[in-house]
Amino acid sequence: MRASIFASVLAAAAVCGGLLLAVWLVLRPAGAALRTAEFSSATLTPDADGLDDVLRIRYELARPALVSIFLLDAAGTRYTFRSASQRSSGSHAVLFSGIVDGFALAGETVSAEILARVLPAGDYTWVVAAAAPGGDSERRGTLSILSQPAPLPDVRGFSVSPLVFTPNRDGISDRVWINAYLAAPAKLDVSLIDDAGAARPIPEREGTIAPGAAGLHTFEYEGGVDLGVNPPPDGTYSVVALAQDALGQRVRAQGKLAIELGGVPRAEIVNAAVSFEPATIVQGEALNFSLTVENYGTAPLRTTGPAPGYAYKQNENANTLGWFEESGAWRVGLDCDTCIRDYPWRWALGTPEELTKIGDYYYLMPGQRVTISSSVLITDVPERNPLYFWAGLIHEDVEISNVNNRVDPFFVTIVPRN
Ligand SMILES: [Ca+2]
Ligand SMILES: [Ca+2]
Repeated sequence: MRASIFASVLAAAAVCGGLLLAVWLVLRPAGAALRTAEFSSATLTPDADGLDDVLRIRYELARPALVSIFLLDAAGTRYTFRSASQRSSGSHAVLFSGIVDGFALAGETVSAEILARVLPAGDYTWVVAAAAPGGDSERRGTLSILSQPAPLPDVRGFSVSPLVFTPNRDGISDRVWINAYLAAPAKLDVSLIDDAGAARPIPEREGTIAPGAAGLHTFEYEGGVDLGVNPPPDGTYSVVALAQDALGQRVRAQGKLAIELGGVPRAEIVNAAVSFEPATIVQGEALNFSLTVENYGTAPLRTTGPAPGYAYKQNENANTLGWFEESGAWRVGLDCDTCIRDYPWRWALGTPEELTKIGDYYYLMPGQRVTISSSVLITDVPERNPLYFWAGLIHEDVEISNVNNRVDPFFVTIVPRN
């Protein structure tokens, strides 16, 4: 009886021991995660001369770990190359060209955010550290940087103007200029970045300075509207300048830009139809017309006077009334065979009551239709008689598209008054 209890205890102990052994085999501490680490050179001259510019870091992990690679200067300041990056077990190699995460030097003024920078000359301790369950481990060595650091391609005086941009070809705030002063030669890219992080590159204005040279660079953006492409949706965007030099030093400057009332302007004389009357005009009477304009685009159309209903005299034109051509404004005009200038008689796309005032200007809004009726008093009998009159829809200083030019010509006979 006693012997059998003893045997049972012995058996239980054996089973427990076996389980413990199995657990230990599975969970045993595996030793340091970082087996080896080395830098292929103890010196580096990161000056892009092709000599001793790059070294190779090799390390081996016994199991997956978070790997950090950094350098410590004599004062203990830490310069980060890799920060807690997840790496699998096995051998790893990475090139190092002296570029570490951005840092500022004591007493230095830098306008832009420094993203990456070359280590200054000096003696450093390199550290490769692996953090893994069961214990952290690291290896150390020395590295001397023997070249003087290249100047940072700082971006100074970064500006976005205007801050509110209306890419709709109305002649008001249709372009944005971005200025950036590059302190040292570098590749300079400027982009518009939306909330989702999608970037649209903004081209550099040509001809002022060689791309990448130190000095003032200007970028110009019209939202694509000039090419008939819809601009980015209305909203607030970041404008980001990134400069990167030959060594890989990188800086970033940032501003904001609001896009409002954006869109490609599109309008037409509805059905390309104009009702003119009468076909025979006695000198001293008026030629009357009526037509309908529709804004079928997504941008509001800016317009300027005089308002429809203003009765021109034949020898008047919009300029003599003081309504000069305005770049980007839309107007309806009448023209004739003997007219000396294009569309001398011009009217706004609606009355102030029909239009929408935005800022100091009046607009025909997307989807809106307006009927314009007015007249020209015929005071002279032209040399060419009878003659054609026609209408047009003019986007001043931009274009009269073919569908909106010479619309519905009407043959008129002018009878002299005795
Ligand atoms: Ca070198
Ligand atoms: Ca505009």
